[in-house]
Amino acid sequence: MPKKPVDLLVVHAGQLLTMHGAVRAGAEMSDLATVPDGAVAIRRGRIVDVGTTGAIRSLYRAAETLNAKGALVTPGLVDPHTHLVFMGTREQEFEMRLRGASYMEIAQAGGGILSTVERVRAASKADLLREARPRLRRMLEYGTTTAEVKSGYGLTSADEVKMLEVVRDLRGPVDLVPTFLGAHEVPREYKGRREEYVDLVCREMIPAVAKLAKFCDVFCEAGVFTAEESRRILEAGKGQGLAPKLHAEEFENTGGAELAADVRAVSADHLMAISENGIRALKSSGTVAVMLPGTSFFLGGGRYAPARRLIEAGVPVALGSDFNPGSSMTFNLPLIMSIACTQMRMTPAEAWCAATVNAAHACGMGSEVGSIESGKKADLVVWDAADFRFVPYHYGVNLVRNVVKHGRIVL
Ligand code: IZC
Ligand code: ZN
Repeated sequence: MPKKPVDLLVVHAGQLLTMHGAVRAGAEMSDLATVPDGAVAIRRGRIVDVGTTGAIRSLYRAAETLNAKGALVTPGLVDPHTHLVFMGTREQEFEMRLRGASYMEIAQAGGGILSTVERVRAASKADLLREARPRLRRMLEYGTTTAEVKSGYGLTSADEVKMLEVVRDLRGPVDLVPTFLGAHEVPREYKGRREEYVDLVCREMIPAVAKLAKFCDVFCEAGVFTAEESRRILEAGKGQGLAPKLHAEEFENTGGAELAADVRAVSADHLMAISENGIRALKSSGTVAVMLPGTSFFLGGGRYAPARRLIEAGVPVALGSDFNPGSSMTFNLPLIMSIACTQMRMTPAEAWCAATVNAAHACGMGSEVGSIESGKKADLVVWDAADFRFVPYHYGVNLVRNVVKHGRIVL
């Protein structure tokens, strides 16, 4: 039989973690569906076949071949929670926090979310694009090929639209999934008029951004938005075709996990203060629990989400960076995997599942990316490692050797 032509063959992966496409919970999270001496055939940006190098070479001839020489090959990493678009940084706040300053003291000294809001409002789209573009390139260098990105530093209709247009126009080496987060904080001009701000989000902002976003998210937290306000906003979003996501139970338990389950949110994120009832609710709704342990690490204090409890209860767990200038100034997902292992006792296999296939499902991309399967986008990473455990083990060191994005070797 003549060999079929393809554009690219990736061959001799010592361990090829194919994962598999469905969202995973419990013991399934440890099944990496590894192929030894694996190979991937790629045509027009898509994966057409996966198998052993011998089998794939006998079926296909390629214009180009990438020899992994025995290295680990995985799906491109998916970051399901970032605030990638912002203006200015907050290292002064970082130092104040290390010296013991409280959230209120930081806000009064001109820090916090609202300080980034001021700078984003003053910025043009071109300014925001210029700041964000190099971050995308660096994310790719750390192995991330898809990322969710939230608005939420505009807090007026025009500025939220501006942020989401920036996400749309970034069109860089990383695929982006846009989320509207108009309810990230109550802006200064609405201080003491929270209900009016919630009205504005529901009646004006959501219709204005509906075509630019895939998800609607709310910072449901004590002192920010209540569960009832969050419900109103998420329902209004649903009415305009935006699927719900939620920042839930980060610092205090306010019933965010139960709300996320109730509105059938795609994901509930943070969950450091989740209750047993909240865990049961997420399990029954199939909502993905997105763990952001980099935030716990960076804020200090040693408080992490109960990842083991969630996994044992059968809730699908994903990992994200929460990249933002306040509480998590990194998009290094392999480092997040190390923190997940050492601080939350996730196993390396669970961490890989959480940062690939489950992360893809947490941002509505599960049918497109997150695993190495026929039909999916050809997004792959070749690592300077022979074993999947080596990546979270050799922590803080960038082991990415090559990145294949949409079938092209981009790194
Ligand atoms: O800019 O501080 N927690 N939102 C919720 C953030 C942190 C982002 C920020
Ligand atoms: Zn966040």
